[in-house]
Amino acid sequence: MVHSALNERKTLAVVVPAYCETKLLPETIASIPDFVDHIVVVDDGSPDRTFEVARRLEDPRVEVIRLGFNYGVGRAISRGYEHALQLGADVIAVMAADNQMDPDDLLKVVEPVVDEQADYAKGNRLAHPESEQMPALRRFGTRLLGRMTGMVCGLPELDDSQCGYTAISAEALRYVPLHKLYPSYGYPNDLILRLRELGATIEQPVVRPVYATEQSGLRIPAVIVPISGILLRGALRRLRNRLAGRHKLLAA
Ligand SMILES: Nc1nc2c(ncn2[C@@H]2O[C@H](COP(=O)(O)OP(=O)(O)O)[C@@H](O)[C@H]2O)c(=O)[nH]1
Ligand SMILES: [Mg+2]
Repeated sequence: MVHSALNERKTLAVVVPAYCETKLLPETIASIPDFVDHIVVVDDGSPDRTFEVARRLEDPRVEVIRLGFNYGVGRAISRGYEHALQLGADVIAVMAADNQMDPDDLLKVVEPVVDEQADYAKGNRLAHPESEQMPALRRFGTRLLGRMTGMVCGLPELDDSQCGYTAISAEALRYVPLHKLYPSYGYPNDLILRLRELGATIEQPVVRPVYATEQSGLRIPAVIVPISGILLRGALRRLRNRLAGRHKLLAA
């Protein structure tokens, strides 16, 4: 349970997408701070023992969802979001299962949403003094995608669009067409565009980039094409909405 600046008590859930994470999932879950009420682990079709490892976790906050097929990290997060809404969460964060998100940063990530300063907060690793921990190609690609995504959604200050360390308010999430979100690695870009179409406000708290023993399934060159498609479709939707004079549902 976290308290907002207004001293309201808010229920906080953390969604943890996990694909082949038998090694790092237990320590990731053990590191999640006590102020988190619910942890929703989503395994989708990991061919290894990730589901068994998740099910055996002794933390009473954990619930495990297993999808029978590997749809991708975006679909897994959408499914976790739906479950967190059903659990009555007011704020829903996302943390990867490979211990790449510093739990000491969690409060910083959720705070803008808990305090109702923003509808969505996503970490910014590029502005951290240790940003050079990120491999150079990853850093370059991430910066480029951030610029492109920011241009399309009218947020030129957008940085590190690929950071998966995020928090969203249940109120904003209910308006997001989760079933339409990109199912794989381009989902953060798609979510940012769709949130901006709704008029959502976005904050970018600085978080520490963590690179240790984990292995990434993401290949920047392989995601450039699908993400370009997401951005193009987003630009067309924005144009259509503007021509049709559509009202932004979350705009103040
Ligand atoms: N459920 C699910 N989780 C996934 C999938 N792909 C990646 N993940 C998880 O998403 C998180 C980030 O993935 P990763 O490949 O490490 O991406 P990176 O850290 O951005 O390079 C990790 O916790 C993965 O286990 C997937 O297809 N399904
Ligand atoms: Mg990773």
